[in-house]
Amino acid sequence: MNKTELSKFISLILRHKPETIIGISLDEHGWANVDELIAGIAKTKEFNMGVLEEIVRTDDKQRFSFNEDKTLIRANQGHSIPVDVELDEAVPPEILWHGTGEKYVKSIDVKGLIPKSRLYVHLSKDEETAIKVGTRHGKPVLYRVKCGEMALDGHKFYLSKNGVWLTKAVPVKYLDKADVKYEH
Ligand code: HQG
Repeated sequence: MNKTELSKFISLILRHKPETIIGISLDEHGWANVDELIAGIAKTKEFNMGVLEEIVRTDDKQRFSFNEDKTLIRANQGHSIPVDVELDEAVPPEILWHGTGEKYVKSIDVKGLIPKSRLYVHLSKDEETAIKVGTRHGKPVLYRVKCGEMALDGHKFYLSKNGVWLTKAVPVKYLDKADVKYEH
């Protein structure tokens, strides 16, 4: 496995399936024991603390954090399992962006954005990033999210350690479709 594949594998463990994949559990704040994680992964892959440290340091989206003495590790965001990663509540910019796939548009235009399998809806700070996220789901569709207005109406926003904006849901009235300007 190369570093990107390993990073995806660690994401799967630390955000979604710690028990089923390597038989470890996370605490209520999403922390896994580093020795247990390494031992679990090393059963089937070439893996050790050096590799883990390099992945945490170089991951393109800075998906993971160690605690101070590097005995614990967690994903900064993106979980489906109900952990509290102590997200910072923050005042959002007036506008954030959400990229999705064309196949979801019909439903989104009725229900708004919902977290589906994750704990939060993920929002991007620029159009280009949102289009990249949307492309993961097929032909990308871009929504402009009126976050300033949402905040005024009492919706809470959180900023993860790696700069992803999160909120519980976005009702339809705060969504506008926008043109996809950057094709990937
Ligand atoms: C869509 C990646 C139908 C939603 C990315 C999305 C991101 C609805 C999909 C992070 C809906 C869920 C998260 C509704 C929302 N009806 N579909 N009412 N409301 N959806 O993967 O935002 O590389 O769970 O638009 O970069 O695509 O993993 O969320 O298309 O930051 O670190 O349901 O994952 O980061 O898909 O991506 P996902 P996402 P990582």
